[in-house]
Amino acid sequence: MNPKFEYLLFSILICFSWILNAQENLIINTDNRKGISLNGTWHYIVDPYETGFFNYRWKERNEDDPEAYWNRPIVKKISDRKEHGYADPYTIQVPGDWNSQDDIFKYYEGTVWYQREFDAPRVEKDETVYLYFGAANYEAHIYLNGKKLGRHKGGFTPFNFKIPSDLLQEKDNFLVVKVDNKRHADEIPTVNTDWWNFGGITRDVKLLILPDAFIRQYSLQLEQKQDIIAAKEKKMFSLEGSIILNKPLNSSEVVLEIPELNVSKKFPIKGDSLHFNLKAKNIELWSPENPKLYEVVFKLKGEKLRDKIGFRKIETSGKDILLNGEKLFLRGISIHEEIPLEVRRAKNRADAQQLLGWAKDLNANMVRLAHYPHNEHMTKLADSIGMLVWSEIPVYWTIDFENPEVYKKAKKQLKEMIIRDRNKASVIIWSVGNETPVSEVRTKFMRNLIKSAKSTDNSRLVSAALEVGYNRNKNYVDDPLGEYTDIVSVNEYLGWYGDLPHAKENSNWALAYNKPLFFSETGAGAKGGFHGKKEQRWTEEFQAWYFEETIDMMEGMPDNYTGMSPWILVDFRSPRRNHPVYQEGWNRKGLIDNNGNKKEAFYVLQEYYKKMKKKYD
Ligand code: GCB
Repeated sequence: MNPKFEYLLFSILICFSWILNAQENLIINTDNRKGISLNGTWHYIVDPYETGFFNYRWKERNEDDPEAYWNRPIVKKISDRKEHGYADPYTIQVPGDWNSQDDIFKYYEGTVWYQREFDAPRVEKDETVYLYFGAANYEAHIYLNGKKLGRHKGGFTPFNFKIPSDLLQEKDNFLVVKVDNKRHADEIPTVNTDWWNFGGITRDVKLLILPDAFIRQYSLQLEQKQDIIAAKEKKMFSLEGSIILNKPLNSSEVVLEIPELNVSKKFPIKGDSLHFNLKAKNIELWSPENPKLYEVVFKLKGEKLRDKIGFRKIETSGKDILLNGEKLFLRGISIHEEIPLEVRRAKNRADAQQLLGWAKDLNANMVRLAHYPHNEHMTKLADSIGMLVWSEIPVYWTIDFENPEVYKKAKKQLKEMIIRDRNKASVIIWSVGNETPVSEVRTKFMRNLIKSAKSTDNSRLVSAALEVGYNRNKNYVDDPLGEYTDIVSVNEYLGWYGDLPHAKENSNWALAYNKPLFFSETGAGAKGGFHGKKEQRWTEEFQAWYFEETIDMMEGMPDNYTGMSPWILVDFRSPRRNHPVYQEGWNRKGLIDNNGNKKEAFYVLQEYYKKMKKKYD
């Protein structure tokens, strides 16, 4: 090819891939990069009328407006008028929802301004500073020294911004974040959910100090198309991966090392992305019984980026789910990202240890992280203790499926969730939503999300929690979306909503698809410590009875039954649950109550899971 033409083609390709990737500017594996935590004490202003954002004519304030809350409130002389400011005692902890930090926030939905100062970190020549947020619910606008860095929508996924070097001062950088958790009909989730709308900067915040050229994202996993049984026999495995840089390079190389597997490979890179394949011998595959993680190092221009990655293959074959080629039964439990004892969002490793520790105690091998992506401490811990994970985006109930803008928002959250966690072996299922009402437009919307999930990551299963009873009798699962999901997952509450628990009458289950059937929810409410006859609702006895009957029903399932994740591990806050005696703002379907006490039903499920564990071991 003519060298001039080749160069032109190369430049066009670089430009094109740059545009394609520009929206995916997320930096992953931030814990293993050079950085400084901005967690800790921040100042706040509660601003229900958004006075700091709009002027009195309801126009967005100009960037240099001294009354804008992103600008430092300076008073030069005593006669100066100033009607806002950041000062003690108006302080708040980051990370953390605001609702649990002061009574004034308990039911608050609206704007809160967060502010803190920081000194510029020491940077080497060619290094750039980025500002990273684990999550802020729901919409965040970020300002540094009076300049807007950007904004992000979506309450449960990470985002980051590059800080221009001429904006960073040596001392006292003035960082302001406007967080607004108002619910809207055209957002994800929409106005109607069954969980508390905890607001604030709910996850870790940090400065990342990164070289001029760095690996922004990567994936590394077993090649999906290989026959895993044959690979296990030969002890020879194929791996595949990808790398996305922060900027295109004319020509360079990336080195991948997995020391324990004697892997050390160089890949030339031209442009800003790379796909690669390689072979590795004697891999100990990751599983809940043996959560083996390998140290992996990526090197680019002398910079090292470390990770710990497990290798495993998850797939379906007809009615079965296979992990590393072996039949898998999911002993699951659903979890909200909440610590009920402190009535707050979970946010750190200790919280993850508490929640996943309870799940282990239940003999679970899987958790459904409902109904939105949980913080990364959860998936990291799941990787290291061997807990399988279902991870979901909050496409919940009555999303505005007709609206293409809403679809874009769902797709963006889906991508952010996948990109953050696609190297976690524990995550085996991406869920594109929960209990969405059947219609043509909804099925198209959800189907497109499934396609998008598959094109971003081909190494996991995709599902969605469906409802039972569409079309024919109540135990026939034929939601048209089932045609497109890898696993058909349904939520069922027979005996809680409606009738009383009677397993035998509910045992006529059938599925319209030759696919694994999974019960993504089942459960009943009980107030911890309230005892009585089993027929009396809200008693622990009722809930235990419900679980006994449900387990009985599961025993009579067709042979594509592959497990369940009952609703739910622990009682959680919900504005929909207003019984003045039994609920008081809590959804009481927890197997553990809000004081951390196990209810009788916990032991019923624990016993069943013990039995199923033996059966599949
Ligand atoms: C469901 C929803 C879940 C609710 C649960 C309940 O089907 O998926 O978000 O909290 O039922 O308690 O009714």
